Amino acid sequence: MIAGQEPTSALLAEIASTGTDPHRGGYSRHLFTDAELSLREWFAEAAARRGLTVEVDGNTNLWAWWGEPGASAVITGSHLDSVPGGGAFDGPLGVASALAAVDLLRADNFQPGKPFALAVFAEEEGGRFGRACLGSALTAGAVDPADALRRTDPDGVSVADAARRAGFDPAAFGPDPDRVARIGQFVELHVEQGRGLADLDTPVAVASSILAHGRWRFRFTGQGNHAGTTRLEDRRDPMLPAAATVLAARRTAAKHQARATVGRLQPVPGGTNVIASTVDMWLDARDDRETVVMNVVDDITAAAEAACREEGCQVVVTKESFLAEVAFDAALRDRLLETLDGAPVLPTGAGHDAGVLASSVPTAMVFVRNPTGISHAPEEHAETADIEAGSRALAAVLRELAR
Ligand code: HGY
Ligand code: MN
Ligand code: MN
Ligand code: MN
Repeated sequence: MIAGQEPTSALLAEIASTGTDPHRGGYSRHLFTDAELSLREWFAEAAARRGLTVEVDGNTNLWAWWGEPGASAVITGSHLDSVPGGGAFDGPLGVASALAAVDLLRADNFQPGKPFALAVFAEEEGGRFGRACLGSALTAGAVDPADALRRTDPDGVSVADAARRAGFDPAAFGPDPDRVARIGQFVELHVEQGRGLADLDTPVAVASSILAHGRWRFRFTGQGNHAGTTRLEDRRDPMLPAAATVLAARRTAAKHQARATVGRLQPVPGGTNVIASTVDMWLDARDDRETVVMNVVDDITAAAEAACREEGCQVVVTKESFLAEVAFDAALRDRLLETLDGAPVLPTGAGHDAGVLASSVPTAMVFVRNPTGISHAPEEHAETADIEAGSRALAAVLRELAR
């Protein structure tokens, strides 16, 4: 055994001991919370045990270099944050497999012939501040740092204040073009969020593309009032157009054969004996064509406005984030396919940091079988044999790219 060498499943078990969520099940690890900060420390220690040099960029993403930083670097990694009540593998599998791949390569006396680093990106899920891939998007210059720093969590804490409390400097947030320019190729291993590999009875796949996807906030405004003393004819209850819009989202998605989800509805003040004054509703819409996503959102917005007219309410729709459909770099994809002889090619409906970086650098993804096909929930799963097969596949790909 070499210093730091552990099977991927042991690394995952270490990660799994942090951020369990007793209320929702699964894991809740959100930007700059105790759980996420302790996972940052865990990663830095695991990387240091492997002789990697860890640095934190201005957007709090972690980079662990095997040798000197430099241009045309081969980078692999993923994220350690989660959705609320998320599974054990979405993000951590990519980070643990990257560490395990370094172990496998070092055990084989491999030395990278190019600059080589592991990366852990911040707030990929947007679970606290609502903007997915926040860390990679900031570094890639895909999101305005001032807008990002102003975003607040459900308790009204801003990214800037949360960063400061965690010991980071908000003034350092922003595009890092030199760092992005140094990336020669980025490969992200990720648990499959679907049943493609399970149905193919195969452990590992290479990604072809990511659906276009975005998030919109619908803010419905009415008049807060007393649940008992307010006659129906005197009400302007925003919960009604919000509820109508949730149902309209599903109808519209079916009509366009796209995907639309309302995963969060937040009334204010939220008392059980209070007619809400406002209701915030978050819409997640996705399709392999950007135009379809926009048509879906337009239709849902029209339904929201019609429902508001009936209830004397207003609605304001804000685009929170959007990423057009991503086709991964074909040449890099083909190199992975040559290395992972016979691996199938699968699209994904999930967003990833690799999708954000794809507009700036050649990126690729490797998927590992998830027998349940479920993700963003505690039932997300990967078998030990597939986990180790994934790390071996990643090591083979990295050897090919970094030799
Ligand atoms: O939402 C997504 O698709 C990703 O898991 N952040
Ligand atoms: Mn996810
Ligand atoms: Mn993920
Ligand atoms: Mn993701």
